[in-house]
Amino acid sequence: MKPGEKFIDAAFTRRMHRNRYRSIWISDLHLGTSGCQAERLLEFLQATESDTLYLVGDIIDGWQLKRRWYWNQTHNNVVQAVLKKAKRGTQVFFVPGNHDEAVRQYIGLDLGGIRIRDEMVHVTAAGKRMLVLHGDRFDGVIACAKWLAYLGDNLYTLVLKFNQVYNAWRARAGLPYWSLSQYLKHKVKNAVSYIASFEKALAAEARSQGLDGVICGHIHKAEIRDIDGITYCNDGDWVESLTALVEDHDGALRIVTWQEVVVVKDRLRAEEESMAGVPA
Ligand SMILES: [Mn+2]
Repeated sequence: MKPGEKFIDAAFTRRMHRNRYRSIWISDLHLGTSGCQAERLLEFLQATESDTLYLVGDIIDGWQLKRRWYWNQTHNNVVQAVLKKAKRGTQVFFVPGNHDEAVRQYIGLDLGGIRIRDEMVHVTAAGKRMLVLHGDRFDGVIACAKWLAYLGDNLYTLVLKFNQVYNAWRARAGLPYWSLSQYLKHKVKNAVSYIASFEKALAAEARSQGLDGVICGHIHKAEIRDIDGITYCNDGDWVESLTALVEDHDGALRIVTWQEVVVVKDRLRAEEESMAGVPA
């Protein structure tokens, strides 16, 4: 036995255990758009294992594909990676969202080992019953102002400047003062309250179905929190946040990021190699 071999095994075991889960939920991949971070998604899929994988809607972006075809080898590889998981024994469920609503006509079918289902109930290892759905059904008016929630301070300053110039022009034209910043602030407040009301609506739905919690996507905001005794979980997305929701073997739910799964794995591999005397 070479010196350090035991440690190599330890590191290997640690790595394998770190990324093995009972369940994984991902959504809002938006494959078929340039926004999809397919490389990172592929790395995540290859670095993780689970008994069950849920694809919680907006997997393939049919809306975008109708307008402009964006599909490359990495997008293919992502699809292949999911099919491979299904082939190797992972139960894969696909709960369609609004961007892939065309798939809703196939609900109930199993295609290539992928089970296409409507809203479903997942029971955790701890016995908690969770509603699994995309979440678009709870869209009220929304969306139009979502990007405004990301308005930063710098942009705000710019807006105030623009506001001054614009109102100077309005004054010369004999028009009344109109506050752009007030208008935008109002929109931002709406965006923030949209997220809050989305979360509340989903928690209320879980409660009305007599369940313990809800797992959804759609608003691209990863979150786990208690809402009046209901566990609200959102798995985020693979356009901006690069997150998944995972269930450990004891039933604990948490959000993991691409960084912690893939970057940690790469670091451990480098450790292994340096311990084995192989230049990293
Ligand atoms: Mn959606």
